[in-house]
Amino acid sequence: MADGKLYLRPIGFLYGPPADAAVEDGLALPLAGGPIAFTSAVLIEGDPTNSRRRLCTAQTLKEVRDAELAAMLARVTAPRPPFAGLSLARPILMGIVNVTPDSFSDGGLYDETEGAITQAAELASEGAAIVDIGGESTRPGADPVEHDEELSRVVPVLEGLAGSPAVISIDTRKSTVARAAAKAGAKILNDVSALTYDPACLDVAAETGLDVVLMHAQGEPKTMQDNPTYNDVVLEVFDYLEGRIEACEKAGIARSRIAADPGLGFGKTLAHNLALLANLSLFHGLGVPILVGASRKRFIGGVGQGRDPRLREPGSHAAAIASATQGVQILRVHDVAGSRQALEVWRASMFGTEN
Ligand code: 9MG
Repeated sequence: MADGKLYLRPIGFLYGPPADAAVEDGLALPLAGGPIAFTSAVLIEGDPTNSRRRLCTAQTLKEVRDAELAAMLARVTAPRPPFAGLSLARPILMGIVNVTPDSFSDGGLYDETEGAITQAAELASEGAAIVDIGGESTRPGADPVEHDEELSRVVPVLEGLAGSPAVISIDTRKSTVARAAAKAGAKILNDVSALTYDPACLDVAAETGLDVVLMHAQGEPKTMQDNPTYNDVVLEVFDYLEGRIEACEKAGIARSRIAADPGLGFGKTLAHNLALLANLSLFHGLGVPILVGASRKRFIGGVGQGRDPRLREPGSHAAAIASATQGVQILRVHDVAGSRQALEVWRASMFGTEN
């Protein structure tokens, strides 16, 4: 192996019986221990400023005697344990409930406590394994919200969801809100700042046992879309998430309690978002479940001409399928029923079975 850090982007995916047979015959490897297999990979060597790529088959990868590559391969192929008690054997849905007057897609629709509880219950009944409750809009240009205001928006909703069949996630950057949410029954802390905005979130997650979603963002919501710049967005986002996973482990949060998210739309141009979507399989090298939130985001309108966020559902479903195709385990969506149908038809078509 030459100098430089290694990254591995699995490609050449197989599904269903051909995947099982190819793994059995040593011609393919399992992607994150799931039912998708990959027959080759792009081996990337270097760093975000200078990298080289070459194509390897699964067979040659297994034969290379290099400790760093072996460790990367182990992370890419290892089965993922359940996240917040949820099996990741097939993609699961995180339904979105914004208890905010100003979120980009549904802001203002569910800002009453009762409305938000009803919406969350509906998403759960439509098949959301997780419902993500947020009281601060993080759309581009949004102003931060004081923590008292955020608490007063989300805590009554969380309390009203006691006994929900879905796992409840709190979408917050604040430790006070995360702690109150854990007390009110939340099991996941979804932090778009990857526990950096308020570092006390690290201790709260360690102490309360909240599982965490670490999302990459460049900059603050208010200004993040002004001029996002990267040398290599895919490798930089990977390195950042790797560092945040390490920080969590140091703080006492086990790797099995962490999911990672490349943060589509958070300090990214259309080209950055598309590069991330096309390279999602590389993030399996983090050795944790991947979460992707493309739903109704501006870049979907950029590709598909949907100016009104609510008219971006077909594009959102396409992005969810593109993610699932690369083994992404958790999809954050507004339209749970529609996404579920799209994913079930995709899965049945690719695996050749209804189950
Ligand atoms: C809160 N929020 C808005 N967009 C998101 C995304 O893409 N991922 C995660 N984890 N949270 C998000």
